[in-house]
Amino acid sequence: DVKLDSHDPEKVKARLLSKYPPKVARKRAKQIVVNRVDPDGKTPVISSNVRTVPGLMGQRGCCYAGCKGVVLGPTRDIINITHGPIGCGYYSWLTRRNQTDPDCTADGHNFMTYCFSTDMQDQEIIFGGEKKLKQAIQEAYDNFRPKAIAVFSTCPVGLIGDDVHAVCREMKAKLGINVFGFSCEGYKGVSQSAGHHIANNGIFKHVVGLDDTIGEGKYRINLLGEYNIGGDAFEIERLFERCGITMVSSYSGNSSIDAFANSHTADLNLIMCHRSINYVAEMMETKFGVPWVKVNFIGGAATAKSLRKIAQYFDEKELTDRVEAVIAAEMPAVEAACADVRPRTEGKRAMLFVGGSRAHHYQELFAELGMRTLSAGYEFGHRDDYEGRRVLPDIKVDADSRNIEELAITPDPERFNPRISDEKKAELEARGLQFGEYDGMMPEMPDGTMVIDDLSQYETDQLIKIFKPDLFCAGIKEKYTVQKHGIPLKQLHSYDYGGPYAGFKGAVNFYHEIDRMVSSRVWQYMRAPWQEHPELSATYAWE
Ligand code: CFM
Ligand code: HCA
Repeated sequence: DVKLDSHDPEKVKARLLSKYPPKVARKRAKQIVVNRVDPDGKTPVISSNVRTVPGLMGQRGCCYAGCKGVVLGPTRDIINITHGPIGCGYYSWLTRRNQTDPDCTADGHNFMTYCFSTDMQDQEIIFGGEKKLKQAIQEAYDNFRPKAIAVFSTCPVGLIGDDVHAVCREMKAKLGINVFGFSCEGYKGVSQSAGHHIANNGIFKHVVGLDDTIGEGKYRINLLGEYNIGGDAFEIERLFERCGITMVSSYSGNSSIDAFANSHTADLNLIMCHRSINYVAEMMETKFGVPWVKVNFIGGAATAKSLRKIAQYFDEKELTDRVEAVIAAEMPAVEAACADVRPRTEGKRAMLFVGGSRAHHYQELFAELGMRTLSAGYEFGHRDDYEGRRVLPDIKVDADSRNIEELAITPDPERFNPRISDEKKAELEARGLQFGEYDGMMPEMPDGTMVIDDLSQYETDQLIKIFKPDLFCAGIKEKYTVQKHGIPLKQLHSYDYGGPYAGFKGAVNFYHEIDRMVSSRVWQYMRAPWQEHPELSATYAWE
């Protein structure tokens, strides 16, 4: 057994690996990395976006979850039909807490409160489910008259060979509305990430570019990779409105099919969650000439920085002044809230293991509270999410791209319109604005921090035992086992019952929530059975 020194991350790593069979340990060793940032921003290589070792309890979800649940689920007015047994539809039905505002468009369509599924039975598994799918599309159309219907494939669909795309084409011709399908069977790829890619391809192929109308607004942007969890996007939109920035489309919190169709007319794409939506940004740039910049609205300082980035891009005094005025008006409340809680949060230690971007974004908020991130990692991020896109020249080489067809996108001769000249771009770059780049999690983390990809339940238990962090951030599957160790867990997926946490008001909410969680004394009162009755300790031993 490796002797444990909780301050030596290499020893902690050796400890985490020590119980694994040699082959598993070799694989995990490449996914558990002690961070070190070189002066040029390079970090160690981390293996990621690889198949989870069977038998390890991981945090990941499936391809269908990434496509239907994550990227397209938050769109209000597309009827999303899950083609499969009922569980897949049921468990992706609003559990993510993505909010909508049905009043924000004239038709008031909001289908999110419904769960649409073909409810596949043995009959369809044996004889095929296409007939039932057609009936479901017809029934959805007859009842709701939506503008669009999308069909999402679950595992059995691929196994029995239903052709959802042929069914969608047929129903599109019959009904005269947009009907399109996704081959996002749960088993595809290695995680949700494959589903993001499939969703991006599908929405780009079937919807983006269908409406060329140039709408109103002087500064027209899309907000990509923001899903309005706990109302985050509402808070960001409030700030855009105050600044005079027009959001053409969100991808995809509270979004609508018409906004997607028109989104290629925007002047700039802002990417919040790079992992889930970078493909749409790339394709929009190639085909229509819309550039993208990375933003982060998690944290007061990050929000101010992101608003300034937008102003920098448009480079007009009117917008710059307005953005500065909004920051000046809103930051004092953020700073005051932070100063209020900081005496209680300062020096506390957190661990963050979430999806493919929040484990990075939320480190800013914790830093504002004076809290240290001891260890962090993504469930399904790729190397570019960890190491940064700038230092990885060939980011396309990963498991997703081998499994999922890249669309052959070329500039649209009629509509390609570079939104910014090369000279202007170079000038802005010289002033620090990065186009098409993303720094990633690791270059922003201190040397010696443990970065762990696709964390397992066993490793979670060990980390808690070794470090006893003050707070653990993860999802619902981790929540109760972590709390049973006496460590509070904040869900950074659904925000438990809270939010918004984005923008200035969100930062204030988050400060108060974290103060409440790390200051609570309830964990001290918790007595495990073996503490009350020492004779039970063998029964409850966890190694
Ligand atoms: Fe992007 Fe997301 Fe995330 Fe994600 Fe997700 Fe999510 Fe997440 Mo849960 S799109 S990668 S697939 S920020 S659903 S809103 S919270 S794992 S860190
Ligand atoms: C998903 C959705 C999820 C799950 C969250 C959790 C979300 O991955 O399918 O495990 O608590 O944010 O709702 O990431």
